[in-house]
Amino acid sequence: MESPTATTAPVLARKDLPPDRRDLYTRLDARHTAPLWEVLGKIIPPEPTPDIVPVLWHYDDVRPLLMEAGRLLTAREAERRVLILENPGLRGQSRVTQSLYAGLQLILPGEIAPAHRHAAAALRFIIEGTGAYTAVEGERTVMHPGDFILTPSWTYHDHGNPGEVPVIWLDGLDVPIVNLFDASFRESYPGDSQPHTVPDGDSHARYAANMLPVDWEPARLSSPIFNYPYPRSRETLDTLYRNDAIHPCHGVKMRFINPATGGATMPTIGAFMQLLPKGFQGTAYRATDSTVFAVVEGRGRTRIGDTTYDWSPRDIFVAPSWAWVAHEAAGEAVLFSFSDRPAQKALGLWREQTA
Ligand code: GTQ
Repeated sequence: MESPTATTAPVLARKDLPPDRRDLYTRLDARHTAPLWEVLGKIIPPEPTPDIVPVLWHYDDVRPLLMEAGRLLTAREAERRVLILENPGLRGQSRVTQSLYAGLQLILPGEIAPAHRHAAAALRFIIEGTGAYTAVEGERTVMHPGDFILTPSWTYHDHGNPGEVPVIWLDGLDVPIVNLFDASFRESYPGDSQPHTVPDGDSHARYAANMLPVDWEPARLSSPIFNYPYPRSRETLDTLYRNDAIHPCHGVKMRFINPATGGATMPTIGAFMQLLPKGFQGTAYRATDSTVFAVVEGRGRTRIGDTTYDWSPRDIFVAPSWAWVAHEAAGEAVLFSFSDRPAQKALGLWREQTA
């Protein structure tokens, strides 16, 4: 058998090992084996021990930096002009949570971001500006603030801004999940933008009107709906707020669905929108899906573990797995959020607890 690797096994770095153990562990290491009894509590903890930490990005702090990047390089040069929202607990890993990636993407008037596809699936949540489009498999949708848009796994997509103002959105991708499985593929489309072959609004008519084409069978695991426009989501929350009891933790909270299955919009990432009534003082809950929240409307604050984060529109914050979370709203507020909940549910792992 080959010699041990140059770096010392972490267990051998311990100063307090009795000589006979050290001797055994050295020979274990030489055979690429390791003593489970030294690491069991770490690799199988009794409850989640996330490396990520709670974090909040004030939009007013990061927007100028994104605009500065906009002066420094074009969207075409960058391929995607994005500031990664990197969790301070996982520096250098391009992750917002253990399982998900997030970024803020800017496209300036007159720019395009060239077409490509990748195994990682993406969602877009529009934060600022209008007049830009995103295209998926030949169809375009114009992006408006509050819209929730899908880019399913392995679909060609590009973005363009024929409008007058900068457009900024939040990207959420399942990159760390794809990389956990070492299953990443990516390729460029031959040429900048894919041909615009499908009439605007086609998938909305075909899949988003509580009907499906009579013989339609799903071609992929994600929802066939391309854009979940904000006015419909907002009206739903408003109507249910007037009609329904409010959940003590979540206010009025809805999940976006795949109309063909009733399941989540994508197999790995679930998305949600919730209304917190004016003066709402939520009780605490915790769940195993670390969650990224984007503030759509209103001001409030969220206690995550021991710290309280004050938020206002366009701010983004993260609640780690199994941390206690409690929301409060000053005025009526709307939060968009996304997490790996569908992946956890598919694996039988997801748990939630209320105080
Ligand atoms: O828009 O296709 O934030 O490929 C990261 C990778 C956005 C995109 C990101 C991407 C994209």
